[in-house]
Amino acid sequence: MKNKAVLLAAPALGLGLVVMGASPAMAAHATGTYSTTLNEINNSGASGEVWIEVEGTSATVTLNATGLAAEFDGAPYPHVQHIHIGAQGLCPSDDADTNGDGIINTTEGAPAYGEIGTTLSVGDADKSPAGGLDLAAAPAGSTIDYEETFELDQATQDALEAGTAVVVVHGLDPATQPESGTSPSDLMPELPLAATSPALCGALEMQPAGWVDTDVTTVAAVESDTMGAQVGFVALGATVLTMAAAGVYVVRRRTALEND
Ligand SMILES: [Cu+2]
Repeated sequence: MKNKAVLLAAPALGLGLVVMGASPAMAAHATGTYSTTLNEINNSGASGEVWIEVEGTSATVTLNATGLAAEFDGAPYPHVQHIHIGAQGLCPSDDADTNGDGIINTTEGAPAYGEIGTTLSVGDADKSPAGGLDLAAAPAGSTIDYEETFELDQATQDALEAGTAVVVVHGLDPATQPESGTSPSDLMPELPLAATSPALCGALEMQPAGWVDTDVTTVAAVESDTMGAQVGFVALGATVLTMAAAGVYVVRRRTALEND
């Protein structure tokens, strides 16, 4: 297995050097790809992942999630979602429930993930913090399949670069929550607490710029099984595409066959 890892890494190493050599070093500082797995908070039962491709001041955000609360008052359940910034760049632990009501509300999570930097609203709706609670501009229903391209403000760019940007998707089904879920929300008292509290959270991390590191990640993910299978598949897909483009995939296959 060790030999295969070397075979995988070796052709990509040369390619990575070529790619890096061809890239101008003057790109905007936040430029790159950021991603994270979204993990459940408050036993939401949901899961998901996010990719953010930043080029200059433009960002393309892809967010996929499943298992979220489906309906609210007989309509598709709105899930406001944001990039939070300006704190530790972490998702809150269970200790964050400082008032002990059994729910980590949005305010209690703030010491970990900070305030809203960017609102991941749909279409042309306000992407600033001011648009953060616009339920009409939020994705709705149990599954989110979100992709938008928009201008990213400086504060969010800075947070991405500093590693302190965290994606939070809000909105819990009160029926799945403790009694406190029906008490007034800390953000919008006219709504129940569960409606605005976090359901998913993930701290964004920049992905390696060169294919060299992507390849190392692939081998590690496939061999260790300690990372999510999906992460491994995504990285593997990127690797195969890159290697095929360079014509090295065929070479590797032939080498592997000869070794078998
Ligand atoms: Cu938020």
